[in-house]
Amino acid sequence: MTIDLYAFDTPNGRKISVALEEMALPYRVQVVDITQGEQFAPAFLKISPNNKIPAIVDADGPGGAPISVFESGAILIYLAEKTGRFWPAEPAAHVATMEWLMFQMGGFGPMPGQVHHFIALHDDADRRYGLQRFMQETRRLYAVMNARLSENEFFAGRELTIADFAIIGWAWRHPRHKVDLADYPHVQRWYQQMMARPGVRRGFEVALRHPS
Ligand SMILES: N[C@@H](CCC(=O)N[C@@H](CS)C(=O)NCC(=O)O)C(=O)O
Repeated sequence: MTIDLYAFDTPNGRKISVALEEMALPYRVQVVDITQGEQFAPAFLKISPNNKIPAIVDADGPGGAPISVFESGAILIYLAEKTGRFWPAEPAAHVATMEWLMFQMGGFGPMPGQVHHFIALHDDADRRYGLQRFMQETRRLYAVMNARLSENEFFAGRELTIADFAIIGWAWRHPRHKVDLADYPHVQRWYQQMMARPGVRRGFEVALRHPS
């Protein structure tokens, strides 16, 4: 049965289109244009009470009943448990998957997200402090990822997991938060490897905006 993906063309939206493509799950996109306030529509708030994308509705949820899920990390775990894929059973890799998924949700998302916010401001003084603070933190996080990937093919070790899908959504936006991946060669190697996967490519190509 088809899963409805409520999303827009943003890092958090792309994490889920990438995961759905890699898991080969049938899905249908329901565009929620957050630049037009569609995230505040009462029908959307019923499935995503924090008025943010992404969210999913799975008609074939637990016990065959429909279920809605919001928060991208929860969606990734839900889909991984549903399919048994990209969610290692081996305990050490399982823990590593959770660690790097939480690292993304708590840091490598909120921090570059603030860079995206401050970089768009027109007032110089407002921009300056915000950019200094959040660019520094974003670059620190890239250095943490670089160290991890210097010793591991993927974030959880040898296996591709939902942690990689979570992180690729934000790494995709590195030009917007002004990071040159050449400064983080192991992240660059991983990024190129991820982007060469047909499933990941399809996840980034699927239309997540209304047709113009
Ligand atoms: N922690 C949430 C963050 C979701 C989020 O920030 N979504 C943004 C787009 S990437 C959004 O919907 N913003 C609309 C708004 O804040 O009104 C998740 O990972 O799902």
